[in-house]
Amino acid sequence: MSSIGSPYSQRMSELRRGTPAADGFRMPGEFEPHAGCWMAWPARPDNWRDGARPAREAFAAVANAIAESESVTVAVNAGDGPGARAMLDPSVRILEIPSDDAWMRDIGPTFVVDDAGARRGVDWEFNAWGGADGGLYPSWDHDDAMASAVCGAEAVDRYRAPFVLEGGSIHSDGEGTLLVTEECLLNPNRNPTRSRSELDRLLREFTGAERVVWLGLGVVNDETDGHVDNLCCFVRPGVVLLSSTDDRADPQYERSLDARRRLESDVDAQGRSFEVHLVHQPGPLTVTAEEAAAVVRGVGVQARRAGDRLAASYVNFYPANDRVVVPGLDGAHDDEALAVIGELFPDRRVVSVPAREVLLGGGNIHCITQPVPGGPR
Ligand code: KQY
Repeated sequence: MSSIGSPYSQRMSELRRGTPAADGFRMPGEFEPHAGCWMAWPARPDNWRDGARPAREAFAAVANAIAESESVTVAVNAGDGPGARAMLDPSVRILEIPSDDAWMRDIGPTFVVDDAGARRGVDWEFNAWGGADGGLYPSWDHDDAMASAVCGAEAVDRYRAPFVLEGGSIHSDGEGTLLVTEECLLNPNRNPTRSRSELDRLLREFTGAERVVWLGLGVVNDETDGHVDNLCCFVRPGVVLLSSTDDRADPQYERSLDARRRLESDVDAQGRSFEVHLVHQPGPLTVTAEEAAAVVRGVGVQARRAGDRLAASYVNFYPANDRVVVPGLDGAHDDEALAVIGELFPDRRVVSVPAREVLLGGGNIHCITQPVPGGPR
């Protein structure tokens, strides 16, 4: 395929009233089979160094690794299609859909499924990780419209959730349990008028979950305000993987210990205790002077400064149908992380993709991918 499609030639998604839970839909676990994966193409020079050229190489490597396992669609801004086409595997579908940045996990729909195999999308309100109070850029209209465009392209109906949330701030076990962090969900820059119990209810209504497990703080210096997808994920129901460090002096130590204690003293929606596995964090890694200098100071409010700690984590991987695509970040820890993840996914290949350039933009492989649940198409 060599063409670059336009979403406007495709059907609009139908907006549903009500909630996924009331309609019998649930958010599956990410380890369940996928029909495909969505990504977006990086561009903004105030977030990606060197005009996003190195980031595009990293995104293309991620997309091409996933495309060996499942269908991949990449949303590009006007004019970026030909360059993306040259870097992406011919099997990757490219659609021209505008975005403000490239974090498909957070701007795309969270897909939900029912027992008959039907799919719908949940379109969360998006405010660029904090709006006027610490948000990462001042205009996010394109990002906020992405979920609707993806639902249209996938020909699925859509629910518009009445609260701010990013897909990277929730993980589901597909059997009624949701993992979140207080640092993100209760941050006043997301839903200042909603109480914790209201958010707990809304999360259940819009994901079909029955129980929300609240962890505390996320990864140190994470500009998402502690997304759970950088800290802890489900490997399968009842089994989680938590990013940690054995260095007691590292500020991540207490954060990860607290998460472990909360998990080990809690049960999931099915009444199971959690089996908690640990994976040592990379680094700590910091921004180099050369990397910081190559990012334009634009309207994005987060400056890139030499020496700043990066929110690096191996938990931020993508489990594709036959492989797990894991960020390659640190020669001192990558092999150990691949071994830990490989043991937890014995039926999938573990593929390391160099991901420092994604990390420099503020997230990692999980943050830039959005799975479409279902069987291979
Ligand atoms: O990690 C994510 N889910 C998004 C990170 C956004 C960073 C923007 N600079």
